[in-house]
Amino acid sequence: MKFDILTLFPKMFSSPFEESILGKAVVKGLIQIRTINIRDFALDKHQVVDDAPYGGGQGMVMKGEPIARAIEWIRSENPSVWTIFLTPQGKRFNQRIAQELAGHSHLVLLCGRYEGIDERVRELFADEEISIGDYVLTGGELAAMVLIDAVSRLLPGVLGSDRSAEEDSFFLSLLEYPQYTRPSNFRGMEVPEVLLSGNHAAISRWRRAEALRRTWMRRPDLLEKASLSIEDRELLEEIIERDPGEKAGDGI
Ligand code: 4HQ
Repeated sequence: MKFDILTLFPKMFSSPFEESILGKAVVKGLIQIRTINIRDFALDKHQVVDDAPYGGGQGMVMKGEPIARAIEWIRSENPSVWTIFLTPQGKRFNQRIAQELAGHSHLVLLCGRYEGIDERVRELFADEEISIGDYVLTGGELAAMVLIDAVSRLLPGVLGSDRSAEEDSFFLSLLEYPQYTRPSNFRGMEVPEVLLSGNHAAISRWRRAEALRRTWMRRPDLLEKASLSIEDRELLEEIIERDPGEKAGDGI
């Protein structure tokens, strides 16, 4: 899968895609990440990419022409790219959208700076607008990195073969059970006994119950969408009976 990133700050993207799992995915050729400096597509000799907003007001707005030329250059290589603008006004990014995007072979991610981008560029070139959450960043770069990370790990071969992305908590709509590693006593705190028992059926049951408990306590909204078995519902009823008042947001 190819990612083209349009940005005024291409250096921001070097280390995140050189380390760990994504670094290996790049080396293996599973993902290709190219940064394109919007400034290189400015026409004037000072390579101006921003200007004051029509109507007045704070700050600067990214000019349309350099961005348009950059996107047209990419589309002249590959007319079927999918172009995404990162903006707080877009649809909220989630695991479902990550899965949809993983079905594309070539994404273009436009990272805005300053007060935003000339509206006409959006109308002409955005296939989709995505927000990574309801908070304000200094630019779209970190949002693009979040999106690339979440999409890349869904691609075949990026995660180890023993670990499928489908097992992940948001795909299953449950939070994950707690994890423990050695030593068995850490600062006086023991690992739950069942995990040392070697009884795999009991371990699976305990983990499922803990996942349900956590989800009920911290993200009860997720349980509405989760597909729960009859055993899950029984476990959940026991959990709710035992600590009905400990749910996040209650008791305050
Ligand atoms: N920005 N999700 C403003 C974001 C953002 C977000 C990107 C800040 C665009 C102009 N992007 N610039 N939240 O806050 O994607």
